[in-house]
Formats: sequence, structure tokens, C-alpha cells
Amino acid sequence: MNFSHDPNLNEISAKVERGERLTFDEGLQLYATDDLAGLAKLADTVRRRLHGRTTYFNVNRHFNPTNVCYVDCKFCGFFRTPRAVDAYTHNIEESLRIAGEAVTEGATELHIVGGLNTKLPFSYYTDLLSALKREYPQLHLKAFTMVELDHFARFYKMRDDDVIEQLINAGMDSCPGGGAEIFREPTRSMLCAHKCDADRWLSLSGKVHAAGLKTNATMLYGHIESTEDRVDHFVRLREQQDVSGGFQCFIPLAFYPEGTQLSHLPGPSGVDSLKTIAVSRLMLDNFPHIKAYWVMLGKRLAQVALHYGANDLDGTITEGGELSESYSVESNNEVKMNKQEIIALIEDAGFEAVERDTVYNRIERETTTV
Ligand code: V47
Repeated sequence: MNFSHDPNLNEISAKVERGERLTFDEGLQLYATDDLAGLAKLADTVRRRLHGRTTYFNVNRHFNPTNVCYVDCKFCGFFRTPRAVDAYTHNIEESLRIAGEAVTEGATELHIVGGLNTKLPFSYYTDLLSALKREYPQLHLKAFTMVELDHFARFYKMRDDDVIEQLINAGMDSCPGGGAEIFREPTRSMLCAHKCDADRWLSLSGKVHAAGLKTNATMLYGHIESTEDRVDHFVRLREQQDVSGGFQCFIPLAFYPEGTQLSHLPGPSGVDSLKTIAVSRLMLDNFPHIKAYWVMLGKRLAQVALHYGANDLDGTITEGGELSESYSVESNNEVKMNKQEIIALIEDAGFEAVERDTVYNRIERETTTV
């Protein structure tokens, strides 16, 4: 492929065509280019090599058991202190009711993340998973980020392997990719000083992979981070993937400033979001999937992102959960898209829509429930 606007990219293009790994500096060059169409073409080459015209989605629901959290991340509009009037913790009965609604709507996955709530015993989490699994064995429980696992190990004074084993025994099927934010210091500490550091996040992912579960990885971009921070993030993720191999999907998360301590920032532009999807596709050569998370990108930009290397739109999400609502760019922070709508969005972009389960098996359904 010839980059007429940006000859520097010709060499990168040749490497991509040969399937060679790109360097940190090449990641920076990709971000620096103003040849957006060329960048899209390059990322799309990789995307089509891996997935052809297939674009995945799933039918899921987010569930946030508690919004009480002591971590005080600067980018978060979701967390509450224990005495806040709108602080909440769902009991098992409420949790089962929410999961039941999701099942009725055809969900195959419950995405469970919450605040780091020091008022709860570890048994709250295992009891929650066990009850959900007992009542709805068909529902895949994608539960707890590496930050939550780290909190469990430290706060309840347990070995990492025991935390992971007990959660798996209770019903945890895989882990979502949150909490990665930006790995590089000092940015990470400026954003979320009380969260576990990058090495810990990555090594815990390795331990979950070793226990046989898949996980995802995210990057929160468009706030105070530099381009170097972003490229460093990609390099660290792919190094961990070389070692442990259990990441399925990378999800760049576009920062939504409203209601956060960084509300004076504008958040990322559309072009920046498209570049981030494309550069991640090109740098993360050992990640099977790149997700354009429509809740944060908006439906229309997520659709365009399918031409910039993304091959997954995440879920229909018939009801968002409080965390997703805190960062949704859709009007009134609505987090809803039904199955017909997501399929139309994908087909309209020129791709084949394939419903998947959490671990990327195809799902064929006789009737449409959502
Ligand atoms: O870790 C919090 C981010 C993450 C804001 O694994 C924000 O499939 C933007 O990880 N603006 C949680 N982002 C969500 C998450 C996720 C989402 C969808 C799919 C998957 C998956 C994982 O949300 C947090 C943080 O990085 N976040 N606040 C905000 N104001």
C-alpha cells in the first residue's frame, strides 16, 4: 500500500503486509500521521485478514453490585462514598431480579463490575456469583476487573490464587478488561493513585489466564495522557499476551468528562478515537479482537470504527447499569440498543453481523428475543 500523503508510513505498511511486529516508535508515527484514510486501510487489512467481513456483537447486560468505592479515580462519575444519599449495594434478591430480566431479554452474558466497597465481606461476592449461577446456569458471568481482584487479595488478606479459585468455584466464567486505564507513570498515579499499578494489573491477568479463564483489556484515553502513554500501553499489553495468551479483546474507552473531576477537559475527538482504534489494531498483533464500544463512542462513530480495525461492537445492552450510564454519550445517557438496531448498524457499514457468546462462539437463534 502506498501512503501518498505520508511516505514515512510506507515502511510500516510493508511490515504490516509481511505480518511483522511494529515498534514503539512506529506506533508513535501511526498516531502522528494525517493520512487518516491510509491508516484506516492499513488497519482494515489486518482486520480482514483475521475476521473477513465478520463483525461480532453479543446480547448482554451490565450489572454493578455496588457503587461504593474508596478509590477516588479522577475520571470516574460513578463511585460514591458510603454515606452519599445515592450510595447503594444490591442484595442477592435484587441481583437475581436484574439477572432474571436480562435472561428474559435474551442475554447470554452478565458483565459484573462494581466499586471497591470495604463494608462488604468476601462472601458477598462468592454468594452473589453462586446464587446467579444456581438460578441462571446458562448466563456467562463476566465478572470483576483485575483491580477488584487485587482489592480482594489485599483487603481480605488472601493469596491471589485463592481469590481466583474461590471466584471460579462460585461461578466466575471470565473477567472484563476494566481498570487498566493508562499503565504508564506518572499518568497512572495522577489519574488513580489508589488503584493497583500496571505490573500488578498485568500479572493478575496472567494468573487468571493460567487458571484457564479468558479476560479482556481496556485503555482509557482522551484525558491527560500523552501519545507515548498510549503506545506504551499497547506494548505492555502485547508483551503480557506473549506470556499468558488469555486476552481476547482490546477495548479503547473514550473518556467522557461530564460528572467527573476532569470535567473541564473536552474528551477525545472523533478523529482521535478512530486513530486509536486503528493504531491499537496494528500494534496489538497478538490480540484477536478489537472492540468499538458504542456506549462511549456513540453509535455512529462506532459504526465507522468498523472500517478502522474494529471487529466487535460489544452488546445490545438493553439496560445499562449505573456505571455505563455515567459515561454514556448517547442522549440522556441512555444505554440501550436492541438486536435489530445493532445488526442494521453493522450491515449498513458493509459487514456481516454475527451474534457471539462471551468467548466468541457463534450463536444461532431461531427467534429474535431482543
Ligand atoms: O475501568 C470510567 C472506564 C471502565 C469513565 O471487558 C470511563 O468487554 C470513559 O472496562 N469515561 C469500566 N470511561 C468499563 C469497562 C468495559 C466496558 C465495556 C466492555 C468491557 C469488556 C469493559 O470504564 C473503567 C474505566 O476505564 N471509565 N469512567 C468515564 N468517565
